[in-house]
Amino acid sequence: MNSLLKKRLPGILAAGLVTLAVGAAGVTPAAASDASASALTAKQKKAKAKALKACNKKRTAKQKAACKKAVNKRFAKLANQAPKGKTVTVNVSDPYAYIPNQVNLKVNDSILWDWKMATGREPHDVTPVTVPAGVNRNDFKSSLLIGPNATFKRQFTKPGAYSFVCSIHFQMTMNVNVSR
Ligand SMILES: [Cu+2]
Repeated sequence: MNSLLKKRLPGILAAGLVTLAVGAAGVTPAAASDASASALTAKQKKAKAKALKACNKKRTAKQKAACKKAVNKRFAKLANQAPKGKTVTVNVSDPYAYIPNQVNLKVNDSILWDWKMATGREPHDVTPVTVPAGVNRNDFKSSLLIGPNATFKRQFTKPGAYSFVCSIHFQMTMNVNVSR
């Protein structure tokens, strides 16, 4: 191998990989360079594998190929939407507190409200008091749940200030700040 090629090889390889990645995902280079662009979740990967396997039941090779193409397209679309952030656990606790009661998130992070620290004597819920403009309040409302084996999880896709209260214990309040 000549020394010039050796020197350039890593760059050539990297460029090739980028091209491959962009081609496979079917997205624009701008989206591909976005580190937050997501891949499929484990569950989605499993569903994709199952769907591809089901394509083998088609009769003709042409039907099989069309089926696989449709599946790949469907899951490529899924991979490009709603990237997952981190999940913060908030304990819904007795006596009467959300712990922690101040949570700072990035867009697409989630909160998992967990009733494991609740005694089970009284129910609690998650009721939104303030949400940013354009957010549907009902999307963040849980029912009254009795601990300790209850959870409620929501993803925050819109930035802004959110506040929550337990509808039957007004001292149970919490704030969530979602930034870009
Ligand atoms: Cu409560």
